[in-house]
Amino acid sequence: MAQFDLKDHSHRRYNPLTGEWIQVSPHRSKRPWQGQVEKTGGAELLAFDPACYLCPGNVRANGEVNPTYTSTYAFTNDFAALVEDVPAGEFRDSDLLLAKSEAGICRVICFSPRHDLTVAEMDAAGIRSVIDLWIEEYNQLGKNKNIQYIQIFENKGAVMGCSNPHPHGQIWAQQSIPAEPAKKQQHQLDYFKRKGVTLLADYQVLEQKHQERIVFENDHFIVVVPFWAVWPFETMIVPKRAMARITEMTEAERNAFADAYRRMAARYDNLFEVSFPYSAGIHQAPSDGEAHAEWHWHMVFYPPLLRSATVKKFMVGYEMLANPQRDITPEFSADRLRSLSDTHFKQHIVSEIPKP
Ligand code: H2U
Repeated sequence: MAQFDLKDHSHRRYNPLTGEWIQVSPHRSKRPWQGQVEKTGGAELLAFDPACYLCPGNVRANGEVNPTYTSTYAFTNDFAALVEDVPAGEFRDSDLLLAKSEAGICRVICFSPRHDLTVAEMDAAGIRSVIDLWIEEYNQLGKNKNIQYIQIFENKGAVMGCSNPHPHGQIWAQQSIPAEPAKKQQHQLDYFKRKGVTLLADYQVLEQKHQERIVFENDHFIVVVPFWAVWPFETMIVPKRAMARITEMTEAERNAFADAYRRMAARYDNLFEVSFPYSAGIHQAPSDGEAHAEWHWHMVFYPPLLRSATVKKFMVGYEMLANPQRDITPEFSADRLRSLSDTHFKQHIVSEIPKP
């Protein structure tokens, strides 16, 4: 029998951040690009849309008027999933029926006054403003004694259930630590206690040694398709320096983070030459007043597309019932993403149009 090879043979990979396993079946995808590769143009968007509830100066669903903002803008979600004034309480019947009240605050973050841009097409200065606003919001929300965890995220594209193409993200801040960060907290803490160094500091050393999953890096960040990636083109932006929270970044690190975010978003759009859908977000230490030396914050991107602008990966069947599974290997995906330009494809198209 042939020797076990990650490139060819069915195997399970371990996610040390969550403790979960993923099934990898590379033998099923010897020719992963034989399917459709069509582009879908997508509707041309206006720079300002009078019907958009996120554009400057427009009226939102609750009748409030957005200011005529020129950079970023944050407001409390008019249809918030978590609200502050929840009566504290608990429902319990034996050990089996258990519920607890949960208070929180949901914020909507407009990334730009321009309706027609996404992070992939914004400039680094514009993205830097988004990062500064995230930090400001984290600091503000974190002061609230009732807030233990602050989830910053961006949900992009109709296929992800995003209701509006205007570039925006959300922040949900709440009393409890939700499931994903809680798993990551436990595993990072266990690792830190054993090794005295953060899990992602050691992980980076391995990725630098192997190189094959690194998409790109800059002075302060490394961008990888994680060894344990679930989504076909999942990536993770990891600060080279161990930091528990985004608030700890220096000026240079904030700029480098903006650079990494822009370049990754542009590569994603370039992959199938469409506005690439994803859910992305930052996992960081809870805002509970503790230092959390075990935490190494990072940003994850979970994009659903698999083979083309329309063929996406379904998390169904085995994945709902057993555990996630992928065919193309993370190394293959990293290779594809690495081969792409950091310059957005629309800029290439513009520069190719001959001048009259
Ligand atoms: P999504 O596109 O990811 O759904 O986020 C947009 C959010 O904006 C959504 O959570 C909120 C919705 O509740 N919203 C307002 O707060 N005010 C509005 O006028 C419309 C939408």
